[in-house]
Amino acid sequence: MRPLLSTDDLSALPQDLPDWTLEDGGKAISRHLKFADFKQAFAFMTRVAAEADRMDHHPEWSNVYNTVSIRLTTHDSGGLTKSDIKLARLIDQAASGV
Ligand code: H2B
Repeated sequence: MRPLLSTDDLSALPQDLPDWTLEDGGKAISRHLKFADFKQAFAFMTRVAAEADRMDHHPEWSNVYNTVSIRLTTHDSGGLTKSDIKLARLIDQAASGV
């Protein structure tokens, strides 16, 4: 099982991933994105889905028209691990069109 992030790692998160919000007492992070339209939102989700599946690490997410709400946590470990940080960075890149 992947180890949970340390309290030091958790306290570095706001600077490290400024677009993400810690929730559930440090067990998850979330980010809400807004795109020009549904097509853009779904294209983003398609890019992230392929990478997430390659990583075998999957987001909890929902889509309403041009918005996507994402929550990341490692279910097997019961909280945040390095896999969530890796996926968050990947999502940030996909959102900025990198
Ligand atoms: N995604 C997330 N977010 N957390 C997990 O613990 C997890 C996952 N586990 N994707 C993976 C799949 C596991 O169930 C499979 C069997 O590797």
